[in-house]
Amino acid sequence: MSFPQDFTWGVAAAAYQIEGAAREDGRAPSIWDMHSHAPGRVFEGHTGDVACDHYHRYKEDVALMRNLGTKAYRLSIAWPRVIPQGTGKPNAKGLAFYDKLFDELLAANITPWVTLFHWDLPLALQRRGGFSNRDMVEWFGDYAALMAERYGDRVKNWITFNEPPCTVGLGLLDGVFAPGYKLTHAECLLAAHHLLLAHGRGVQALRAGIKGKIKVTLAHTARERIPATETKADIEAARRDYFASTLRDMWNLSWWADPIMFGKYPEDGLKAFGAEVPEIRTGDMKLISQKIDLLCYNCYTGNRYQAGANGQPEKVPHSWGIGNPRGTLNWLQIAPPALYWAAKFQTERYKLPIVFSENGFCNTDFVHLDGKVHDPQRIDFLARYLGGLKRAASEGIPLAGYFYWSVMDNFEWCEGYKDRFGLIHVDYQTQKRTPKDSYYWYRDVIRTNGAAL
Ligand code: GBH
Repeated sequence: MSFPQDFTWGVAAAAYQIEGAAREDGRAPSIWDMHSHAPGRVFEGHTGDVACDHYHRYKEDVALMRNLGTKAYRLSIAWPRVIPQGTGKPNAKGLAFYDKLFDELLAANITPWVTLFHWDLPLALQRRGGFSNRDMVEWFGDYAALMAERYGDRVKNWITFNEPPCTVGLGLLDGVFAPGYKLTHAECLLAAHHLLLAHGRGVQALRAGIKGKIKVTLAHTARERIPATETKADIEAARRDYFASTLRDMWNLSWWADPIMFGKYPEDGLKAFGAEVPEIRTGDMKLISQKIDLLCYNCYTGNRYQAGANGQPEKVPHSWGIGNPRGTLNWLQIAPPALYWAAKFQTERYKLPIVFSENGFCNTDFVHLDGKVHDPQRIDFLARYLGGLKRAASEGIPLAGYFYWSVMDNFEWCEGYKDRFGLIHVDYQTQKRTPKDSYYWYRDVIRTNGAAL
């Protein structure tokens, strides 16, 4: 068995990382405009003001995607572009941009997958408390309803939120990401609850507003656990640790995914967090657990786990060996079986097909030669990771798709433009795009539905 016939090969990006045009056509600031302009928050003071200027160059970018042969493109809508204050009056020019983008994509035979929230919260809503305010549920619901009404004729694949642990853990607990707060763990659990409720309201709004069949999900992320060996004991140890929900840093996959899939928070976390767990009102878990259509996951790296005494999960020190290659971001250690184990563990627990909405590699040590950009490291990364995905396909694990992050180099949040994830190189001085070697390599994978792997 190989990849299913209707497997979606795609590429991904997000609004603030590529669009630029931050103050044009009525767009209002998001928390990331505030954050990136504050001193010391982002590498060398980089901001998303211009980014890849995709707002003006989207036609060229779609043409490059068409040439790649990608079946789908995962993008995000900038909430502060379409509803500048977060609630109230929509912005006609902002809405028109996405009309043009969707039309261009569909004309190129590329299916849009749309994320409603990829971290760029309208600053006006942060000033009203952001995710700490339960009104977020209705703010987000109204935004989702408008998007459904406006684009539902053309967009059938929707992701409500991207990576809640980043929004709540990195944004509100650690204060590394926007808005840069350091709230208590209890306050973060409350914000997380509001985010999950907003997701549920968003799902309802999308289904109510769009005729016909649509697919709705939320893009999770967590830290991958990979069994040290494929003995039953190590597999169960890795699985147990993967779904444990007692970490105090918001990176517990089950804390986010169980409420959606099972309508309840996991027992171990409830017990460990005790009185920090927010008030759960009647109807909350029902709203959160609206049916979704597939699992959706951003997967980059992982550590090995083994069974210790009594099967207790133990992290293997230096999982991949000292000196194992990494991306230029230190967290991105190369862990090729990550896609396989994420797919296996998640589909077994939650019993839905999975789409990988992100997976990718960053580097700076590519070579420009004869007008080409040579990035053998990215090809090596892809070959090894996709090998794991192919194994999952061959074992009949239900897979719906894979999106490479990212279609082009872009604003890598706190790392600014230093670390490059793209299949397409962007020269930020001239905005010239150059497909890298990996672009042509991935093109063959897409064209052959993975047979080239
Ligand atoms: C994704 O974020 C984003 O969706 C995307 O916008 C971004 O460009 C892309 O990946 C590449 O970074 O030390 O174990 O806490 C992932 C961002 C990566 C942030 C892992 C936290 C540290 C993991 N996250 N990182 S850990």
